[in-house]
Amino acid sequence: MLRRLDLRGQSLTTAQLRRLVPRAEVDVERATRAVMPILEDVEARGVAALIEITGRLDGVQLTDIRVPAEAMTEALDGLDPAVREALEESIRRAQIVHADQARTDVTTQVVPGGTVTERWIPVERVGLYVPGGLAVYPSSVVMNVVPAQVAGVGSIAVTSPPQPEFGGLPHPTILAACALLGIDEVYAVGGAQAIAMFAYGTEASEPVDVVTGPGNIYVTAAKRQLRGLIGIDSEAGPTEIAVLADDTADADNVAADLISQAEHDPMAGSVLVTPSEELAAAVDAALARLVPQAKHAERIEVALRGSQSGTVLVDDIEQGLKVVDAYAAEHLEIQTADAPAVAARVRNAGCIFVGAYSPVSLGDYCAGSNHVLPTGGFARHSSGLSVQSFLRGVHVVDYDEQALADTEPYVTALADAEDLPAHGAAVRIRFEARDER
Ligand code: HSO
Ligand code: ZN
Repeated sequence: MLRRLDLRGQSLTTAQLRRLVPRAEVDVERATRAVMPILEDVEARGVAALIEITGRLDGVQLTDIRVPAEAMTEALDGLDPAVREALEESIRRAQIVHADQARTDVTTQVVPGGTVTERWIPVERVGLYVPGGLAVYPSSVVMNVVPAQVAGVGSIAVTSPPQPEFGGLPHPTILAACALLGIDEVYAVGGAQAIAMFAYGTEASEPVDVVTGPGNIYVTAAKRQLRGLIGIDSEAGPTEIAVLADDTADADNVAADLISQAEHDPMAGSVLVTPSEELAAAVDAALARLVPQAKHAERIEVALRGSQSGTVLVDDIEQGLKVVDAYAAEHLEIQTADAPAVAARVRNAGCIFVGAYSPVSLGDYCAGSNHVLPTGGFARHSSGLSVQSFLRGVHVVDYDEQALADTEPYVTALADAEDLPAHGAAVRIRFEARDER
């Protein structure tokens, strides 16, 4: 089912490897052209535009963009107890992991009388996007809300596409997850229009400072377009899993994990990187057996057969590490002998899953790690969602008179070197006798 790419015996540059590894083609530029009129309309006409666009694109006639409080309570009351318990455990684990990311202000004594403090200040208001589409994602509510709350963000709004089968509200499990987390400001708006609502604000909703959360290509295009007006997390494309495995790996486990992420989206990428032809063949056989049994076999098969998926044969784990670094997967599993040591050598991945008992779907729901992660190779330069995503580090400079006097010659020398003498003068004026002025 997986196409093969045999890189054995080839010594390739990083640039060549990046071009060769399977990767989804996502044309955000084209989507940007499609979303521009939506963004402009929401900026100009606010709620009226949101209602009209939602009617056209989601087939839902909204009377109000905000989910009423009673619907939140009802959703929580109607939540399956097993799902409630699982969500609570997911929240608890995410909270303990993210609590350890909290930053404390650090003051550095630079010179006697001169300090620089790095102060961490949460952004004031955030908008969190929870996708609808082929699946419902209450787990993404947890992954977005928990780091924002731990960061100390004062005002948190959530939005998710309205579902015709739920009376035009977001899916009740999403509402229930919000309620469990104490979030009561929830909107029934999806797509690019939701990002515009957050960025510009409307007569019924204040603008936000940061928007996070994965969405479809239109959501991504809108976030890219509005970046600057708002801060965003890393752009999310179709989900990806790479598995670096040798012949110690269990082929059924590997196949099941490749299938698990392919289940999200026909565009999802599932990539096996292995030096073992035997494992590659066994994984193929396992896929042939397991895919037809899967509930979402159709889209799984499209994803696995797509050019964004495949098996990459490598000489050894050494070359395998080069391949996975070039791919920079959203999720990377290491299923090799001495997996922790191999995992420690990985440079580029959104999240690394070590050994046979740390599958990606554990991280999707309940490892405590965050599942909002960089895709499309963005893991080379970006991190997954974290407390840091909602904080700004601000330097606070505090020098006394003597410390500034001692520093004056350095400021003057550099100011003169840059031909900006007023910079030096601004320091010296403080030390000149008043009558010399
Ligand atoms: N694997 C997805 C997250 C998710 N999986 C949510 C299930 N629910 C992207 O990291
Ligand atoms: Zn998943």
